[in-house]
Amino acid sequence: MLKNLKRKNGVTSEIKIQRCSSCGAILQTSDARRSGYISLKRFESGPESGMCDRCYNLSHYNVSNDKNYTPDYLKIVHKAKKTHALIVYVLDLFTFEASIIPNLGKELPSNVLVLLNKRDVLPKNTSDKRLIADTRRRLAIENIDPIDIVVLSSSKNLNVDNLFNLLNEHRKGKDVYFIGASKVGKSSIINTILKQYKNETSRMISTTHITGTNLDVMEIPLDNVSSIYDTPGIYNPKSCINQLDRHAVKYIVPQEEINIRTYTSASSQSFLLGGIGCINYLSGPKSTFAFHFSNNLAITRVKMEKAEKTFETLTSTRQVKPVADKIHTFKDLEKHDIHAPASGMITIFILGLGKIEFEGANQKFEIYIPKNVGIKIFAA
Ligand SMILES: Nc1nc2c(ncn2[C@@H]2O[C@H](COP(=O)(O)OP(=O)(O)O)[C@@H](O)[C@H]2O)c(=O)[nH]1
Ligand SMILES: [Mg+2]
Repeated sequence: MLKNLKRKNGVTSEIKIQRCSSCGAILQTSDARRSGYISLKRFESGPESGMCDRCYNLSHYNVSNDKNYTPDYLKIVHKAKKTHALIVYVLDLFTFEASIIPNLGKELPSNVLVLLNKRDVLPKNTSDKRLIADTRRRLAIENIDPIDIVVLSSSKNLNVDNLFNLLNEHRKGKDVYFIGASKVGKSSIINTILKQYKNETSRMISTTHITGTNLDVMEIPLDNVSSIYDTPGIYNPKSCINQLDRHAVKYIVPQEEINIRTYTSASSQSFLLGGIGCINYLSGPKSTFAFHFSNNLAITRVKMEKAEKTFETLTSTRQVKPVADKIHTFKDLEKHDIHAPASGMITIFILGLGKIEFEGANQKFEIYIPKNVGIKIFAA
């Protein structure tokens, strides 16, 4: 949006383009049927006005209904399917579970290439082969059988040199659609590809409106009949990054390689997650927990009986990072009761925030996290 021009001493001092903090569309107040629309009232009313109305409504009113939150987006996917396009499904290696879009498998064509982005934030000694194998297994549950899976990092230029050729090889003369949750790095990857790209067509790179939706896609012509499309991103209301204010999100999204923090703990201990969550280890044997979170998220270990009080002190004095505007006590959080299986390697994903790994031994937990954020538990 072209923000109000502030005049200082007769000179225009600021012209700022603002994008929706969730889907990335340019914010505008003039046409409710176009992407990026935000009502003037919301735009002028405080921190959450950083989202367009569509994303804002999804985050506040539609959280319980997975199936319903992507109808416009599905129109794009259906168009891709009808034209036998190559789908490039981008996943985020850090927020892996949050970046998997529920119920998408049955909508996709068979030609799906998966890009696992943000390799740079995972520990260096993680095996790429293992990441690919785990992804293949996980996507099989979603009925997705990719033609290829590539591990890369667009910000660190890792494994991106051959990407343009790879797309050309797999697309067989057809269009290419980049799809995926918002903030997984679709646009960043496309920008990297653009460095290897020469526009040899008579067409320009442009923004195209998808009829019958309020979504715009960026179109990069590959030849006179086919293009790469960058889509705005499917919004996952259950991801922590979409439920917290921006100054908190800054601390939970890692910008560098994460250090896995391990704690060996008996029961009746608690782990405070910054000022935004808490894990109470209620019962079970002495266990070793590996926390995969951003290095900027403070983990404070306390006796369970002191957890709530300590949490309140830390948030009110802002002694931990991050704190969030509306979270002061456990009452501002949502409680999940988790019972781990008796054996196997267990992973608890807190969507968008990180994961905890440990050996299963019938442990019981109470996990307090921001409202509407999803939790998933897997055993291997
Ligand atoms: N650490 C890391 N961050 C990345 C990488 N690629 C993109 N990002 C960041 O992820 C955020 C979202 O990227 P963007 O391309 O806008 O995602 P999109 O919504 O899927 O188009 C931005 O802050 C990027 O800087 C990567 O390879 N590693
Ligand atoms: Mg984008």
